[in-house]
Amino acid sequence: MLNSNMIDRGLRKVARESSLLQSSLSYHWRVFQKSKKLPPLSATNQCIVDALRKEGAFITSLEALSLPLTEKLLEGAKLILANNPKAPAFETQYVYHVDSAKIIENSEIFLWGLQDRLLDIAENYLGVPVAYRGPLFQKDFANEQQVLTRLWHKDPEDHRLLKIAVYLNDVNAENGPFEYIPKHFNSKLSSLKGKLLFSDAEVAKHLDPSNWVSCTGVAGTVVFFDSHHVFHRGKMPVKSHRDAIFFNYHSRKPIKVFSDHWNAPFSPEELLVLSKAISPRQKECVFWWEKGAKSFQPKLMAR
Ligand SMILES: O=C(O)CCC(=O)C(=O)O
Repeated sequence: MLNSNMIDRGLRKVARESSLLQSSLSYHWRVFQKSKKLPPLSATNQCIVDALRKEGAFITSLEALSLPLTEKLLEGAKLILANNPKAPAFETQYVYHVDSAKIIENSEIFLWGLQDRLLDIAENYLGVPVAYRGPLFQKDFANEQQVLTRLWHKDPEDHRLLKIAVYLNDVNAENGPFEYIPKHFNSKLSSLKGKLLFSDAEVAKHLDPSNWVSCTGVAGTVVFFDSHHVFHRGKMPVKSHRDAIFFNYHSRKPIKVFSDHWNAPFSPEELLVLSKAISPRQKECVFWWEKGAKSFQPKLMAR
């Protein structure tokens, strides 16, 4: 016998699925409209976009990318790293995020992710106009917290997501490499749904760990990845910490945004300060919700 709870649950599921379908149709329509207007890519950048489409990730380095603002990024990062806490502030703190005031003092860190070549890659990969959510500069502590982003997950915010991870210290198997499962294994993992986070044991039941890719590398290693399409996690550091910056991009009409991410990590006022001298194209990426989407209010979701 159906009771009212079951009916409620069923109705909520239908509403969720129909809203996702609408959003997916709208996304594909926007991709189609944009397809003839994508910026051209060099062969190197095309390789990155192709790898994102095929495997969901691409590993390179700051040196290989040789972007104009890299030296300034590293100078700013060095100043910040020198003042980062040595240890967690409380027992369960697994990650420390550098606050927006420090990024504003070292604005090249924000501006690095807005360089035209990166926006070209993001626009070609996402297939639609880009929203730039800025950098998350973080220190991951080795304090045995197997939680949240250290568990396997796919980010639900948009139909495609682009993240660029830049390591600021050498990262080996013991200090928290970013790990992902190449996209072609997704069919083996299709039963991992109904919740956001999965343990090693749950994933290993469906796919042997030898197929998981561990992105170890020296400081300056860069990983482009689509956090919506590939299962990924930051492996728990066991010996020492990891310093890294994650630059984040999605479309200007995401499916939903975590309520603590909307307007974060920067407030609109902070974005104005950070964006004083940027081009019209970059402004549109930073103030993405204003342009052409006046009525757009993202769906907010709790964690
Ligand atoms: O810390 C990591 O390496 C993983 C981060 C992550 O899960 C994400 O940015 O979506």
